[in-house]
Amino acid sequence: MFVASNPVTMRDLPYQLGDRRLILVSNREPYEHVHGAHGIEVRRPPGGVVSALDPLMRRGRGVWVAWGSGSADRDTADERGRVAVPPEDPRYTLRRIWLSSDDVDCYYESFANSALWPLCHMLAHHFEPRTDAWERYREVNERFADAVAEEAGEKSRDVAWVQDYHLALVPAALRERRPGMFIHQFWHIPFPPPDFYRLMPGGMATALLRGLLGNDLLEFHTERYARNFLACVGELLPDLDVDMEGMRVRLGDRDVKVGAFPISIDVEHFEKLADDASAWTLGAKLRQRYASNGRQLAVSVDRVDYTKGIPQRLRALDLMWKRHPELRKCVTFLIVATPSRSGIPAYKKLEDDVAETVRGINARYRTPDWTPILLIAENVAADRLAAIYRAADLCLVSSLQDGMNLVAKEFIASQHDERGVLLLSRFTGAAEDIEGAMLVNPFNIDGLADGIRTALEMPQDERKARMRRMRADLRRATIFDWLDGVMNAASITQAARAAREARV
Ligand code: ADQ
Repeated sequence: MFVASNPVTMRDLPYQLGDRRLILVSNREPYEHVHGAHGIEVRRPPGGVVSALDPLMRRGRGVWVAWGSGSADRDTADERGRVAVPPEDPRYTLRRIWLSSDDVDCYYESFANSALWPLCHMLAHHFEPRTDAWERYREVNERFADAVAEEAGEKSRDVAWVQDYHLALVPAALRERRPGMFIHQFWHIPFPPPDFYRLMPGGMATALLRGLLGNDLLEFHTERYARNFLACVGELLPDLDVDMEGMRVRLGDRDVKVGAFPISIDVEHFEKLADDASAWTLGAKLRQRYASNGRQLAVSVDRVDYTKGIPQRLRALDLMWKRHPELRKCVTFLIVATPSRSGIPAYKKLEDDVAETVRGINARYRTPDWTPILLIAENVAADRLAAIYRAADLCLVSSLQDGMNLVAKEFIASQHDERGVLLLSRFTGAAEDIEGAMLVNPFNIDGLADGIRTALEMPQDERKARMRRMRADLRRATIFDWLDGVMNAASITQAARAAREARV
């Protein structure tokens, strides 16, 4: 979509930004200070995107604006909420935003996670848009915009890069305060088509779109999500000029460019973790225990979230073992399911339901020497996850909708022995990005049960061929390529904007 005549690499970034600083804006912070048993401790969020953005920030003199969520965050920041990070070797500024428990309840748990999250994942029965939560969401977004504007200073030409759906109103609010800034945003979850987006009450729906149109560039994982966004703008804001072919919205004197940038993982890091001596030891133990004498080990790894299709997965397994008693001792399913957002009743209920269903299935089919499902309901360190992925014969991702799904990519990176099959929901961004997985529809329980059986029966040479291809492709599309792609597009869009402004 973006053709770069002069690709920017991570190394070039400070040069490309010139005298502009990067101000990153996200809900989660990269370093959290907490009161621990031995005084104040620093915590890093486990894995994922925040830790990939930290090296980017370390390269510049920028500022990261985020919610100060740690119990000792106020004790370690100055009166404006600023603290130099990384704590052991300060390279950039973390500017913390203070949220009350009521703010967290309304802005984060209620509007972001109980209205926007289910809406974007097209799961209507979880969708609860509360007016008071919306008002607080708006207010908190304004606070984020104020902090960015303050960090940037008057007449700033800094670049702001906003992350995700918690902060949809920040771009427009920031543009009002600092029109000279270049603002872009990465949207980590799907964006629904207009028929679904219209479930959002009118005023909120248009305000959210207008908030996002404060960006100069808006990034999604896939072209489908980008086009859904443009279609929503076309329908709900008919006065605006949407250019579907050019993937942009024309707003009088400026353009908002929209594009697809499939996110990835630090592939080399995962490959190394999975090849480490401790991973070997754990992997060998797992295989000896669960995958010897013709048995197979299947895994799934997710946060416990209704978008991930965990109940559908369990129903499919139940059906498969019911219909095919011969498969009963052939596969052990290891389900790693970390509780998440437990403050929201729907999530707590899902945790309980998952545990209950696993107990029921195990009670139905277990034998003295075989337990069908092992449930690990906790956070597992990345090196252990890599060992589990490597040891597995099958990884099942059954999301009902998923922006990308990094677990699929972590599994591929860890599969040094090329024995595993990736069974992947067709409703993930990853399904559009990865060739070589077996695609399934998690709403179709019959089909999913058949898919698991077919995957278990897949011959070794086909497994190897598929995995080899996926691994080669993944090495060419790491999180650093994603970052390069985004930065490149930002720099091209920024140059186009500068040229247009120079003509005016
Ligand atoms: P998530 O919905 O969190 O991310 P995903 O992309 O799969 O989904 O990332 C989950 C991460 O958490 C992975 O790195 C995984 O290893 C880790 N994880 C999951 N369970 C774990 C456990 N039990 N212990 C330890 N780690 C665990 C959102 C979107 C996705 C999008 C990402 C990135 O919903 O669609 O891919 O952001 O943009």
